[in-house]
Amino acid sequence: MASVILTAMQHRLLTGSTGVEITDIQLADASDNEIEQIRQLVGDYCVATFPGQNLHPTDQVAFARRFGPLLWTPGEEENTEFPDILQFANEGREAHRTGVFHTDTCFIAEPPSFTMLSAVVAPEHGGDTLFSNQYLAYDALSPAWRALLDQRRVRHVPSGVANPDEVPSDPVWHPAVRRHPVTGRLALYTTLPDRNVEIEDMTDEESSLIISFLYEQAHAIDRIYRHRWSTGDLVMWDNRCTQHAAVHDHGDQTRIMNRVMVAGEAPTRGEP
Ligand SMILES: O=C(O)CCC(=O)C(=O)O
Repeated sequence: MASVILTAMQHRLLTGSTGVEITDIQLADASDNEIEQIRQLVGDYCVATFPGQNLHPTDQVAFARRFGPLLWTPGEEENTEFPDILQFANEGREAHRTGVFHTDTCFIAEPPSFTMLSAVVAPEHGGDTLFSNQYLAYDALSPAWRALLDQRRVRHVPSGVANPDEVPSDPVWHPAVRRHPVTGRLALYTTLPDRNVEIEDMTDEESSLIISFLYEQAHAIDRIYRHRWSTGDLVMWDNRCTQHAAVHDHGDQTRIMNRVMVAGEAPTRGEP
């Protein structure tokens, strides 16, 4: 794991492997050095939390742009006055499309690197988000499973987007295992069975069994960080090594999250 040189910014690990809390920084005024430290820390620990930021939407967008061009999920409707922000606002009584583990917008050729959620209104209790470390999901596989997956690709399709007709229809295949461009580590790059529909060179039955097995494997309890939200939190995760799911159990309470995504690269299994 690469080391980082810290300035005033502080960090502490949130579990044995996954999640880091970063404090003593104002994200709206972060230095270039701090941005690079954050990029490394999120790559190492999959998700970073920044309590008490209360970022205005324009500051959230400006912070996200420090990591690269922004990405909009094809087929999503703009629903705020800020065109780069997708707002999730819901009560927690009904099933919601973010309520299952997934990696964001994997059904395009160059899926997002980072996603950032700003808690505009957090519930008093409930409405947590779970993050699952996909380096560990890969590391836990036996050499035989790794050999099976290492050179294979998985076909990704959209599900749960507002306007599926707006998603490009070209088939999208990504390696089942991808190398993280910052950390050089290998991570499992699969998602929910609705979006992973085929494994290269395998029958439908074989693909379905393996995809289900990998989905279970991806969320063992030793690789999870569970974030309990406070209003004003900014949480940033790296989709190249993480899956996440929201727990919509907050009943009648309001929960409003502003989301911004940063463009990523085509996943590869390349050498470090
Ligand atoms: O609302 C949340 O906690 C998670 C949102 C989510 O799943 C997403 O942005 O893809």
